[in-house]
Amino acid sequence: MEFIVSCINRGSRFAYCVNLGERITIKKVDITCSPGEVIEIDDYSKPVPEGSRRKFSDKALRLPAIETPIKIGITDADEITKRMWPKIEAAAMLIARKVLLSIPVIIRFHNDADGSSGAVALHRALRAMLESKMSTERLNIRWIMNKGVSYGTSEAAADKLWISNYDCIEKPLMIFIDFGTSVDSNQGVAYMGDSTEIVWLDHHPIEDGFCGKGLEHYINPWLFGGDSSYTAGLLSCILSKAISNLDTSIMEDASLIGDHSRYARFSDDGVAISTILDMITSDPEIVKTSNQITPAEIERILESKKRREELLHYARIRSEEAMAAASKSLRKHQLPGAKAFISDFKKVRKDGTKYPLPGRFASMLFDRLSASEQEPCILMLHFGSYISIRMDARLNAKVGMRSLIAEEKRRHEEVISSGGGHDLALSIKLKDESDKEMIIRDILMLVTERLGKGKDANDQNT
Ligand SMILES: [Mn+2]
Repeated sequence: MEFIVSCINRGSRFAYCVNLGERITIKKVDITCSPGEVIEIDDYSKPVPEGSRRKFSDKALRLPAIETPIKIGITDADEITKRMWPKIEAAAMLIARKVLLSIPVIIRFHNDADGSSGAVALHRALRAMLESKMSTERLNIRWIMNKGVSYGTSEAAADKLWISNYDCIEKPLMIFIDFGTSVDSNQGVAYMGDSTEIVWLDHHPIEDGFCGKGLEHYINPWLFGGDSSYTAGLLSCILSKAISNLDTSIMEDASLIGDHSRYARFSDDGVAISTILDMITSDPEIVKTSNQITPAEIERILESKKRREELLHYARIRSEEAMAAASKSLRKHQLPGAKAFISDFKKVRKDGTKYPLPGRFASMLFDRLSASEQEPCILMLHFGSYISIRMDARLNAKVGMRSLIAEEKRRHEEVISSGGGHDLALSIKLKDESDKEMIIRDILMLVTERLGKGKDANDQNT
């Protein structure tokens, strides 16, 4: 059988050889050859005969094109999918091609329900594609749960190092799911240079000056008349369906619920999977002994009904504990037509587990407060040098929290190292924790101003 040598691992000297017949076959063989060479491998024990060079046809690497955009039955979201479709299809083709050629692929996904549901869907789709199209040994796919919200130089350096182990017929591929859309990623992207191709699936608002926006396979609903409610997990599910037509509805639900999307469909399974994904990505040590988790491991955990119930039970107990601790230490401020709450996450955190993480907990606490207050709420939860902000959609027309944070960054450039996020869920990172109280007061003052009354926030500590 004829194989094309697609990739060589320089360290082990293993060659990844792909047969592009009706059923694609990848062989990982310990032979001396070069990328691009077309060789005959019948008996690996014998030395490889001189490469019989032939024209390399890549027809087999193409997915059958899907004419109609995939729909999930939510009219607004389906409309956005339709507009993004050519990009989604092109990215799906590129991913399939790289995987089928056994070219190294790094997939970084955000460590939350949204990012991990997208990763699980993509993992399933790739597995299904491989099962139907090929028999394989080991693939060069590396899944990394990304704990930060940007792609910095240290992440890029680690990726470049891994990629440098390989010598390939075409560029390796990076896939980002649900993070990175900020100027803080510019350095990481610049560091990678043109050593890889990039597929970027995100739904965070696009900051001015973010260099990823112009990439060929950068896909973000904000560029197609959508917004953050069209989650990155949903986008990844749709792209995954374009690779292998699977039912990804539970992962779509989990992603939408996890990110508080207005498209969320609150099925029991969706809520349960969203909670579990959030917990095991916040603190993988709840289910294993390391602080990283892969989609394959997540799938194994979700397979068992008993395991799911145990995890759900623990998540509920732990959230209630955290909620009780938080309500004891809340500070409350009356603003014009709104209530602001300040929460110190130090009082909530418990030794031995990282769950819930401060950002995710801010959303839980905000939902709880909103349900119990008459007036719309704003929450600022602080932890170390971070401040997480959550706010009611009804206030945001007046407040414009993203522009407010941008203004705050300009006012206190020397204090704020980064800040931004979605319209209603944002965060600020300070250079020094000691400026936190001042920044919180300042934001409260700006919010008060924008709410139209122009008077100071009236403290009523409770
Ligand atoms: Mn997200």
